[in-house]
This record gives sequence, structure tokens and C-alpha cells, in this order.
Amino acid sequence: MGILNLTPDSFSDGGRHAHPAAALEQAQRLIAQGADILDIGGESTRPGADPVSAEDEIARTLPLITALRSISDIPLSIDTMKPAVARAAVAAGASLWNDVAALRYAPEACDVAAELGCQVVLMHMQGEPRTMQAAPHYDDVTAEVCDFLAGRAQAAMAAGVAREKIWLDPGIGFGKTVDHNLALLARLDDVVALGFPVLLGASRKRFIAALHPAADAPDARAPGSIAAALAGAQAGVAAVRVHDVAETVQALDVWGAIANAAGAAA
Ligand code: HH2
Repeated sequence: MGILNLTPDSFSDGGRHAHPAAALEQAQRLIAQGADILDIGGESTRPGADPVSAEDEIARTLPLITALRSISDIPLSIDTMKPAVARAAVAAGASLWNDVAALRYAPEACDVAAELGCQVVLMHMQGEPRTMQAAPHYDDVTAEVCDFLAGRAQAAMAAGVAREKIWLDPGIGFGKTVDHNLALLARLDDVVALGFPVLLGASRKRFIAALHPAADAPDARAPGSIAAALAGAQAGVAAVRVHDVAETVQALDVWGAIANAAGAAA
């Protein structure tokens, strides 16, 4: 899943694709590099980010969804917490609602997801974007994230979302310390064992710089991001959400070939 943020303030690519022509060019580049899904976002969820209105999010994202829909049939994902934005994106041709709030942002979110009939990513977050990194706390981060995700999947299904439309995401960096992120990355197979496709989003996140201070600039974090993506592949995640598509596809191709050869030799 290639990331395309149409925001002025995203932590790694903010402001770079604000012009519609630049956004379309970047989308085509990610497709050529091997992305299987594009995740389009109009609101930054980085710690401390300011909220954006649904109207602004729609104005930022819809032109690209519409333009892409006329030139490519690649599945498009809308990265939003707001039902109104998901509704507009699905009407324009998006097929996946990527919700970092796991359908908790608005009371009608589960019903809207059921009505739209699209796929939906339910992501774990402790707290809310503005304050989530203030003092994250867990007794057992993996168990608590798994309990939360199983509960949100149940809530979505109770509202009428089909089981096969649901994806889960442990929410790396969302209300988590470096140690919490590492514990989750080490136990991704517990999330996979919940029985839904899992999306992993570790790309260019801050914990990489904490482990390797020379990677302070987000666009210097591709190698660390790939290490996390491979940990995800090893655990059986269904997709990785990444900025560096070409590099990640190459790493996954080689990792996959080695995994196949190991299977054939066994
Ligand atoms: N991370 C970000 C945004 N959306 N969605 C899912 N499902 N999983 C994630 O880990 C995830 C996500 C944050 O990264 P980014 O989009 O690069 O930055 P920003 O939120 O500042 O736009």
C-alpha cells in the first residue's frame, strides 16, 4: 500500500503533493513502482496535528480519487476518520476506508461503513492524535491491542459490516512508546491470529530514529522501515503501508523468494 498524503503538514511528505498535478504524478509513480493499493489522506494524524474539517478533507482528496479512477483500476483507500469523507471517497471510486479511529470518531461510523459496503481498516490508537504521545501506558501492549481490535471488529460486524471486509492494524506509533512499538512488531503473529487480514504501518515513523539517531529526517528512514515491513511479512501481515514503495517491493520480492526456497527445501 503506497502512501499519498495530500496534506500541508504530514510528518514525512507534508506539502509535497498539494498541487493536483503533482499528486497525480506521485500516484502514477507509486503504481509504476509496484504499489497494489494507494492510500490517500487529507488530514495528518501525526502527534499534535491540527484537525481538519470534512469539507477540507474532501476538497483535498476527491480530485485525485476522481482523476485516478479515470486512468487506473488500482484499489484506492481513503485515510480518514470522518464518515462524510469516506462516503464521498467511496462514491468517487475508493474501495477501502482506512480509519485510524477504528470507526469510533462519530456515532454513525459503523453504520456508514456497513451501508457503504467497502472494505474497512480498523486501527488501534490509545488516546487521540493531538495528545496520544503524552504518556502512553499498557500492562501488556500486545494483549490490549488484540482485545481492542477484536472488539472493534465485533462492533463493526454487529452494525452489518461483512466479516470479509474487515482488516486490522496494530497502529504503530499511535499512543505507543518505542518499547510498545517494538513489542508489537515482535508479536505481530498474535494480531494475525485474530483471523483478519492485517495492515502494518511502520513506514518512516519516529521509533526508527530513536533506534538509529542518524535517521532523524523522515526520508532517511527507508532502511528501518523495510526492516519493520519484513518483520510484518514474516508474521504474515497482508499488506504494509509505506512511503518508499520501490525499495519495499524489492525487499519483499527477495524475502519472498528466500521464504519460497526455504519451503521447497523443507
Ligand atoms: N499511520 C499514519 C496514517 N494512517 N493508517 C493505518 N491504517 N496505519 C498506520 O500506521 C497509519 C495510518 C501516519 O503516517 P503518515 O500518513 O505518513 O503521516 P500523517 O498522519 O502525518 O499524514
